[in-house]
Amino acid sequence: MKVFNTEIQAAIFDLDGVIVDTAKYHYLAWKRLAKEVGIDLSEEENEKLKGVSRMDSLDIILALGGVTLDTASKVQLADKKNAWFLEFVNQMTPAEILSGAKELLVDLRKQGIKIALGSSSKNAPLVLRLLNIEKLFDVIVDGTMVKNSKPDPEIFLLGAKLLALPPSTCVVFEDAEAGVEAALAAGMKCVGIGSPAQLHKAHQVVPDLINFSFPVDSTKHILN
Ligand code: B16
Ligand code: MG
Repeated sequence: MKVFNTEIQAAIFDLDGVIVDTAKYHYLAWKRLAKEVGIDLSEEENEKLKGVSRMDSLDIILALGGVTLDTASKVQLADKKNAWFLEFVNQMTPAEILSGAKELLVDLRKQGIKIALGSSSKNAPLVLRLLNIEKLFDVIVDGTMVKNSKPDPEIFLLGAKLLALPPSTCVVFEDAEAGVEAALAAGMKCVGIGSPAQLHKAHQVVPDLINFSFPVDSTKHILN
């Protein structure tokens, strides 16, 4: 199928902020944790954490407050944040799948497009299970499988490798700036989900996945 004048054979989906709004749970847990070490984490600062691994996120927060800690203390804090995050996650049901996401996954599969998950989250398999959509994915790449988190392209390149497809035939769906950068660094096409001001580097930006369908109208995107 031709999209962006490129033969697209696979779609790689970010999880948090694209398929489900776990981003709000990450924020609540990080804000609580930051407060414990005397840092007030704003929503704007939280944008920098999206798509970034747990330990890298903690480093960003500590740097905001000029706090330096040893590795053992940092691991303890990260574990604490994750326990709070999991309190929210464990309450999740399929009703929390973002509008349009499941419909798009089903539609792409019908068209013979391979589907991968490319998430920095170590909790991604649990979230997919709770949403009851893990069977819609041919390949799942999560934060336990890579050394470098977004904006490094490793997550998406591993997804393409496991699908046995060239990166240039993959399109990535991302809500985070770091994720858009990772997709581009992987040599993939990218659809940004969210605000054009923030995700302007993506080939196309849409506010959400409601009524988003492939193939896209070639007059509606900016890439040749
Ligand atoms: P965890 P994504 C990312 O998931 C989140 O956007 C980011 O906020 C989080 O810190 C990261 O996963 C790690 O998550 O602590 O669950 O391993 O957007 O790449 O799906
Ligand atoms: Mg995300």
